[in-house]
Amino acid sequence: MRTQRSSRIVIAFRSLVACALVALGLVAFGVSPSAVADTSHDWRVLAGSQSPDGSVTGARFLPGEIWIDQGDTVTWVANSVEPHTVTFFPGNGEPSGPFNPGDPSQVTRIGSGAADGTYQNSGLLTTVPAGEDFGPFPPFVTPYQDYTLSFPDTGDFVYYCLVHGVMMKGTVHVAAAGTAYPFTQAQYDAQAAAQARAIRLDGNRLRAHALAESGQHRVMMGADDGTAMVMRFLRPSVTVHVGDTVVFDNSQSMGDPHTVTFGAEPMGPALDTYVPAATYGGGDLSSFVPPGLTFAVTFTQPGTYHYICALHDVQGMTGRVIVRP
Ligand SMILES: [Cu+2]
Repeated sequence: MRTQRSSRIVIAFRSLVACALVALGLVAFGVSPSAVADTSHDWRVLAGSQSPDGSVTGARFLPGEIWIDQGDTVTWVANSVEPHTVTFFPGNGEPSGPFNPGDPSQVTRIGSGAADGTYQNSGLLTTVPAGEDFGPFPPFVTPYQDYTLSFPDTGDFVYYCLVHGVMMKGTVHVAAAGTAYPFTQAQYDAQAAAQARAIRLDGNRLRAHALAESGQHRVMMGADDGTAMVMRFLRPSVTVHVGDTVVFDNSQSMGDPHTVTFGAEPMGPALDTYVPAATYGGGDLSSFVPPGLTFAVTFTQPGTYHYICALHDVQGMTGRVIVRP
């Protein structure tokens, strides 16, 4: 298993070297991609994307469709802190319910390693290395940085990210062995880069819109259109007076829940509890706010109160409320 895996990585590395050589114009010296091509090809798809500062994350497979041949493998490479799964259901089925980070069948690696019609799940793919905090997941969850699956049969194979649901979908089209490929890996990489850029621009637009809706008494909890996700409180710092209410507003999100968490980070069911309104003068307080809802907090004591989104603090989604007497 481990040996096969390393040989796939070697093949992937050879393809990368081939692309680099082509890019450098060394083809003229007689090194062509076919000179290093193997009998089976390993293809690369990116799982997600993010802007350099982590403020905008993209919930898309890049590219979303790929055309390969029977016997080839595809390696999905984590491309954001925000975790994603690559999940194939029997009969090209789709996820039946919301993501459950406590369900081992959703968050651990499961399957034969081949798209053979049975359930195949990558586990959580993230750029955060193992051992570091990448979100509120149970201790049995190990993050992965890539996932390779082989395709022994022809046909169209649809997969989803369990974290982001039916909105985040990809397809692997598998033709008979020996069929000419419609695109090269370099072309897929260019498509992926263009899509990632478009998502980042969408995110910037969403952020500007949310910022315009915000004020000292209204903090927008990010914004997303189901694909581009702004992982910031807008505004990240507000100043109010004792007795004032700040409304944390997740109405600009189509897909992403967020939390407002003062004090200790809750785990398990406490993390998922929506509280519509509360008073606060220090200590622990958390509300899980689904898309479309708000959380109103009335401040009773002066002070500077820091809070986080417990789901996305790793991406930098944190804020503070300064309460004056
Ligand atoms: Cu969040």
